Amino acid sequence: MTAPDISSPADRRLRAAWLTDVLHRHAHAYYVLDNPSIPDSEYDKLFSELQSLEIAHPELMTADSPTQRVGGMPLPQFDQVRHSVPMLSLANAFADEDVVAFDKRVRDGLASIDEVDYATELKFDGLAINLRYEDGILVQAATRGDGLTGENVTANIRTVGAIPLRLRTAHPPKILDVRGEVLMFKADFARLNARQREAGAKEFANPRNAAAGSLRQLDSRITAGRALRFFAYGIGMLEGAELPATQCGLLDWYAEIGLPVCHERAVVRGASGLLDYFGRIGGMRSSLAYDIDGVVYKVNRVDQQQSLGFVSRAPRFATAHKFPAEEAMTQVQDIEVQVGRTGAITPVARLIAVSVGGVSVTNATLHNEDEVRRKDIRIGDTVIVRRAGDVIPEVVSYVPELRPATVREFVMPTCCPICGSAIVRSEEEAIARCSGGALRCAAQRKGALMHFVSRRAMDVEGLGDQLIEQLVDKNLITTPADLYKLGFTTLAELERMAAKSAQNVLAALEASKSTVLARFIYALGIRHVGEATAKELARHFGKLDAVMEASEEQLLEVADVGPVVASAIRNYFADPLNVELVEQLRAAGIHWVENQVENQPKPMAGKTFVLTGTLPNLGRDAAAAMIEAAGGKVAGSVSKKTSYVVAGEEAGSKLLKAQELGITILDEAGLLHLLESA
Ligand code: 5U1
Repeated sequence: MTAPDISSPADRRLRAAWLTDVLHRHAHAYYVLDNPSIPDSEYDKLFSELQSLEIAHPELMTADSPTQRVGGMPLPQFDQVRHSVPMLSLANAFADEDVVAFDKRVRDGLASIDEVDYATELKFDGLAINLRYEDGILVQAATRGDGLTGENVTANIRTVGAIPLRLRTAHPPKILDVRGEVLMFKADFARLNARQREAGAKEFANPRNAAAGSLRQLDSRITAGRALRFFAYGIGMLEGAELPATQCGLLDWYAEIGLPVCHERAVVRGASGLLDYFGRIGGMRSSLAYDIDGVVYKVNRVDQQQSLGFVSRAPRFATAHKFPAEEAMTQVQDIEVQVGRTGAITPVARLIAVSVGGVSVTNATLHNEDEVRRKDIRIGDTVIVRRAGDVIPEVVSYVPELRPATVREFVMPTCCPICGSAIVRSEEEAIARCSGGALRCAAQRKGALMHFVSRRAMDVEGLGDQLIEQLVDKNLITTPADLYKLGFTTLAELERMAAKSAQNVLAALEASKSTVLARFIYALGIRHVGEATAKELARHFGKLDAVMEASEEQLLEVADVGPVVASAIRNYFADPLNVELVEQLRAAGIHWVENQVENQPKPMAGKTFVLTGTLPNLGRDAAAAMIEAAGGKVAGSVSKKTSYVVAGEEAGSKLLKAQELGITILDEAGLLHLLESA
């Protein structure tokens, strides 16, 4: 689309208003609905047309112009803003009993014998903010500060694409204070830190710090380059419109007038409804695009909220139910190195045991030598340790105020602590490696064997890490081919083994012989060849011999394979010992159908579900079919091995048992979300 030639002031004004409107609609579709309405390139064209118009005719510039989003001149400092209505904080609940006690206080306060309806929401790990809209136009944004006075961050907030500069309603309130949280999504945080690293700038410890650091920039052009998001959840001052009767109605109204609200909200009844919601959100927490540190419960009816009133700076009608902390402080007793299956040497901090998110942590990775230097972690330091989902705990930072004079720097050893071979580090790599290889170094041998039998490789059930440790330490096996020579007596005589488990391992080894090419290639543990690359190689070449014989040029023709990967594959098969290993494995009976591509992986493989109660929309059979189609198993009773209990209305003893055992409980929506996100 080319810009029309407009010469009259009235036409120019009309065009600027039209452009503003289209750009606002697009920002809403893009950020709030997650459903872009026009291509980015069109947006850019319309945006520059409006920008040129405003430069040539500054009188056309409005406070809500989308061009304001690019940021302006740096401020000398932030002005203070007094909030018209104080920004309150929330009381916290940590245990189920705290939630039951909160519900009791609410019912006592309302003199209610009936169960209370609560609006349940996520507790975002970001920064609370107040957005003031006057006649529908964003005029001011302020941080929470001490709750009474915050900092004026309007210029920065205008750069946040998800925040409407103008409300989408023909009848906006005279004044509306929207309360909510500014945050950074995990993927945007990872991208920002990668950029910081490349630029040699300081990385942010977590998405919350990145959001805070981005919002508290005096130069709003820097904020404009940071991907910040926003979710609305509360209200301050309101004039010229009627307050919705419920919290849930407030958020529906916000969504209607173009403000981003989170979809993971619900209205539930009584303490049991609150605890179910907590369980469901806990189960999906790691799959959310952003960090949350708990959930928030609010009495849904606004008249009831008002009658409950406040205690000090927190409302009686609401509480936050926090997840156990995923960061904790402890002390580094030593820094040692660990040797991985490819010989990679990883410095690991040995810590005074600390509970992080309910799990005792005594070791945390420091990734590599450069990372130890960059974070300046020393032996004796007090450090912050983080654990997220299934990821290995890591040291985030040290606490400068608590550094004793006696700290010692980490020195990278020159020899492998396991086999004594030299540790080498090539110039282009951040990783130092043991030069011993799997033949000399037991750590690499164990790593390679554990990888070989792992679920996504040869999938030898029952052959766990401890068994491999024993087999290697007793010199019973050296290469994966030796696994297939193991006899019943050897296995049965190992620690924690008996006749039955030895038989099971032998049966699993036998079953693993029938496989697919992609798994076999992946199981070999060739550097840089992950599951996806192994599948591409199998798809492209169809036969193992063709992969083994392929030149670097031929390998480069495979999707997913670049020069580094091609050279790693070539080097692997150029080594006669590796070729011999492949031959031994084939001779042991490992086989596959050549030119056959593996079916899509089943995301719920290995997970067991129990269904209980009546699901509102899906029948039990349909739910079971969906679970099974995703590779999951549906069992009839709850045990420690159950992965999820899906509970509908009138769920009975199975639900209670699941609660007792701490098993993740999902409702129908939670199940659908889990299956979709998998
Ligand atoms: N979702 C949500 N987060 N959050 C934080 N709602 C919510 N409400 C809050 C806070 C501090 O405060 C009001 C209830 C006072």
